[in-house]
Amino acid sequence: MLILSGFAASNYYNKVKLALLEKDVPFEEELVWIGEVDRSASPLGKVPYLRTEAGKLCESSAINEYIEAAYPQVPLLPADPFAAAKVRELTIYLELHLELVVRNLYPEAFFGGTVDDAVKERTERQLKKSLPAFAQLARFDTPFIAGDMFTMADCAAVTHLPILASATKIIYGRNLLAELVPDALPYLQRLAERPHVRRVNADRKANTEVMLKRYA
Ligand SMILES: N[C@@H](CCC(=O)N[C@@H](CS)C(=O)NCC(=O)O)C(=O)O
Repeated sequence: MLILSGFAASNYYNKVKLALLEKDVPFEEELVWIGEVDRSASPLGKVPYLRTEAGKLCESSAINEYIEAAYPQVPLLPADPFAAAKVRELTIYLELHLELVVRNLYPEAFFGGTVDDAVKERTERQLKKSLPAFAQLARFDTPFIAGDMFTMADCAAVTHLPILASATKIIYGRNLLAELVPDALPYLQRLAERPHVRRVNADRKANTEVMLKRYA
């Protein structure tokens, strides 16, 4: 049995959990907070990580690629190589150019810390470039972000984009996602109706309350 380690408030954890649920792969969840991470599985102390019969694996995209290859019955990548590459392209954009950028705001937006004004300004400048670039690549004229099938890119989009929207609302008083990628909102609303997305979001809310009390 696969064991997914981490905590449900984490967007990266949820990206993998959603892939497992959508693919109908049996797994167990192990609650591991930052600071409790098994460094033999995740040397940088990050979550998520996955225990498999073959060994331990960290990095959410590598985990989702493993799950996809090992459990191909319900695919989260198109069979066509170019279409599959477009899914990976979107996932990389979401993580490298959006999530990793907006993450600079999290200490003040969510954890009671402060972020320097210079960091806020740099982050806003980067997001104002990255969000329109992402909008250019994303498909909002199709049911899912990369076309007609639910893919790994949707797993990343539904877990990362709402946090970006919240963080920018809190820090700048403006929802930069709504302003610069308005088509993302109906997409996210639609995806939030999927039963597995509902479950991931419900677990996230419950775990976030526990986390905030824990670190208060
Ligand atoms: N690139 C990693 C990022 C994972 C990540 O940053 N996870 C956060 C929780 S959302 C974490 O573990 N942060 C603790 C830290 O960086 O020390 C992945 O895709 O799995």
